[in-house]
Amino acid sequence: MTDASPSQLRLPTPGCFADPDRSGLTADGVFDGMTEHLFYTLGKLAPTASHHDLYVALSYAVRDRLMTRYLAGIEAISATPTRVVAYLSAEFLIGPQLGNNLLMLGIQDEASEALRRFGIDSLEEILEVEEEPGLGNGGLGRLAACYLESLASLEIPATGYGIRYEFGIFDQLIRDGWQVEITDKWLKSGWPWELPRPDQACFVGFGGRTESYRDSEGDYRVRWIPSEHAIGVPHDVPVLGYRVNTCDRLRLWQAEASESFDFYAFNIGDYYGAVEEKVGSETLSKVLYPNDGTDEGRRLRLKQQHFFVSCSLQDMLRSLELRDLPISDFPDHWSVQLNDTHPAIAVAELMRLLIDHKHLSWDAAWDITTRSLAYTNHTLLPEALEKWGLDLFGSLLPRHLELIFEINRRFLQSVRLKYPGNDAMLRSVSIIDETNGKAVRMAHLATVASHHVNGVAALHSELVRTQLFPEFAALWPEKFTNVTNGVTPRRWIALANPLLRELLDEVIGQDWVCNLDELRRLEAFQNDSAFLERWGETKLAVKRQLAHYIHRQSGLLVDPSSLFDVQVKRIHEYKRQHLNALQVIAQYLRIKNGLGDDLAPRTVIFGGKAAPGYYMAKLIIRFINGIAETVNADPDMDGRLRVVFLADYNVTLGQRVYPASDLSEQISTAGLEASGTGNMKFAMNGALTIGTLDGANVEIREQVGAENFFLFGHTTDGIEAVRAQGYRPWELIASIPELPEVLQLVEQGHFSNGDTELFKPLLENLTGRDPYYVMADFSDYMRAQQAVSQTWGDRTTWNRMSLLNTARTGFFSSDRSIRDYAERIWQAEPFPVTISCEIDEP
Ligand code: F58
Repeated sequence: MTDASPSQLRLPTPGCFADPDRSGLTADGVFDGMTEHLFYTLGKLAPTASHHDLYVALSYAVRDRLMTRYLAGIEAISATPTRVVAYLSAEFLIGPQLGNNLLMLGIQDEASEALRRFGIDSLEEILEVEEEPGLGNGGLGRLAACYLESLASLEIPATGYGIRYEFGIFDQLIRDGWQVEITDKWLKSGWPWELPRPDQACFVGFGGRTESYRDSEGDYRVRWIPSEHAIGVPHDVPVLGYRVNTCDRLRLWQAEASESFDFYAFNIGDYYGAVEEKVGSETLSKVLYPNDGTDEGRRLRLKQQHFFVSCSLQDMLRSLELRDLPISDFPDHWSVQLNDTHPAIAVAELMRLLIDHKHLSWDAAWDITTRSLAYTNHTLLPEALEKWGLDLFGSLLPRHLELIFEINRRFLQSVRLKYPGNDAMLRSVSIIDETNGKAVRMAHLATVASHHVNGVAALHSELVRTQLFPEFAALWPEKFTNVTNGVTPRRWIALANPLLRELLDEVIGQDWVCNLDELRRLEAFQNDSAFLERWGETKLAVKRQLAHYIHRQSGLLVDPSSLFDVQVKRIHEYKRQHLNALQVIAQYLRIKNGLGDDLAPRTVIFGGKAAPGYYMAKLIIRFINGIAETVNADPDMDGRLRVVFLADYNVTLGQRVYPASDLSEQISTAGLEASGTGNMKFAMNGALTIGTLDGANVEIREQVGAENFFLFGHTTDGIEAVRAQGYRPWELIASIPELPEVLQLVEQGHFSNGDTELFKPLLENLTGRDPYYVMADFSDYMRAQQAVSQTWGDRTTWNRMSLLNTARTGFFSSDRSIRDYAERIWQAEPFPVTISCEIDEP
């Protein structure tokens, strides 16, 4: 609290956005801010404050300090319009906010000092209280969060548009070895990082019908008369860049019932109908991606997509109107990136808003749309390419369907001119799929309307061009490009791995945080044995912390000096956690048979969630836990092998795991992992990779050097050749060393307390169709794991390889990815923000 009397309070000066007392970055400033928020915002006296209260008070004090920058940016952009990136994504997996914002502001020590005055010894104690918003499934959502952070750190104006799910990704419990899903009530104690903006709410329609009419000038027009409405209320989350004034915005839409429509239904006596609509529209932002197996689930998901896209586009158009800018300037002010096809309805919605609401001609609207939109593809898996049956689509979005038909008609007309008489060509590029009941292909819609289409790693982008969209690539070769994914070194090194950060700061200075290529300077130490030892000790210290966490969570003791061999990511057959699990059994058998003397003592750590309706993925979790139970209970394994399944893997847990890993398992079937981003987080933190030539592994290996990477497995072409020859795994198995014994042990119920039925579906899958070529890659994987063990035995070599991994991962900073998008796709430029009032520096 300031000791100035009211008359002496320093008021904001013109052009200054804040009371300087609320912006100061000193420990005193933070302490005063906390005291004030405890008293006035939370209504608590310091002695009665819980850890959660202190977390909230500190968060508000930090948020106050973001506001000066946030509002200065908004004012600067309205004074000098510039191009803003709109990143449309159904998911933003932003992780815990407090620690990150302290890091961005550079006030971790000041916050620690302020907390000490409240009797709290370590900042960590308060950071642990924070519940992370699980507004995403995995890599795609986390990428969006890294990209927003890099946009802000590079001072590029941006808004992330998404959905404020009331329930995010489920919390995972493990019960009797099985995954159990628990509703994620992340908002139950409030969330201090958002600012609701009910004054900027938007209306969104669904269902109903369209009708044509002549306007006052006699022009033909169409109007959509929806049968249902929802209101989207924006909730803004400030996203501060690292040590800059740019504070970008994540705008999450929450669905609320449309009062006016309720009122109408109520008046005509349909009280229950009115209530039902209210409940229905609130359900819209209730939960992250319900299981889309059922029709109701799929319908809800399409509603969610249209809901957040429509709100976001209306918001962008409104920003032009507010500044009296012509609509034709839209592409100069907004560069809209579609994060996969989930927001691809934007193509039809922008056309609708421009034609039906702004009364633009088709050509003018199409010009604006195609100059504004770009699309990123994140998957080649056919089951993940979105398609909507025409019945569902037309019943929910009748006007959009008409517009899509017209877009398609015009598009196919142009294709016909280029390929006369080629009906096969028309069928394969059409936005409407007619092969299996008619459906809208969202990837085709996005591709036709975007000025750029990119994949997320070099190999993936090549496969997008050659396998997924060869016809489109022939039509528009210049449209297709690659932007290799990246991750933010602020969260994934500086915040997650403070011990490594200190070491780096000491030996190469602090510039690496903003310029990750600076890590190259570590190479100078590659032959310095004393430094390599220090490198290894730093890793060991971090591993001790993870070992402590594992002990706290599960009671299991793991040896921090063993090789920490880690696979954390969503559980999916294509990611092949079961390949890793079989390899663990092979090691177990070797040790049991007295053949394990050359094996490195290992702690094999798994973590990840399976989709609730994905039976085989859930069985793989059960399988890993079965192996863990048997291995960890066997005295022969003491000091040699431990298996851990970390429950509820999320961003918070990732921050503990990546820094503490020695070996990163990136073992997907070649051609199926678009990029991977965990692979980058591991390598940055000095883990060596064992991996296939898939996704960004290819580029990681190129960067760190083939000699510092454990490569195995068939290539994409190799897998294709195996498939083409007629893959019969059951005929292969007998000839693969160790594999028959491994499978037999599972079959006999060795990892299921004698239950020979439990893992049968998994075994049948592997020995039958083996759709992900686990058997085909097993022996080469074993060979590579042998090389891992051998290298681990020579610790100096291992430490050097680890050091070189960190040194050579500068390319995988999301700053590099964002610069690439900004220069080649968005044409967006940095727009530094200056703050005109003085702020007490730490
Ligand atoms: C991931 N996709 C890719 N999708 O699998 C991964 O290789 C890539 O690194 C990452 O995107 C970022 O580019 C992904 O995470 C999803 O989570 C979908 C969300 C919608 C439901 C289906 C899964």
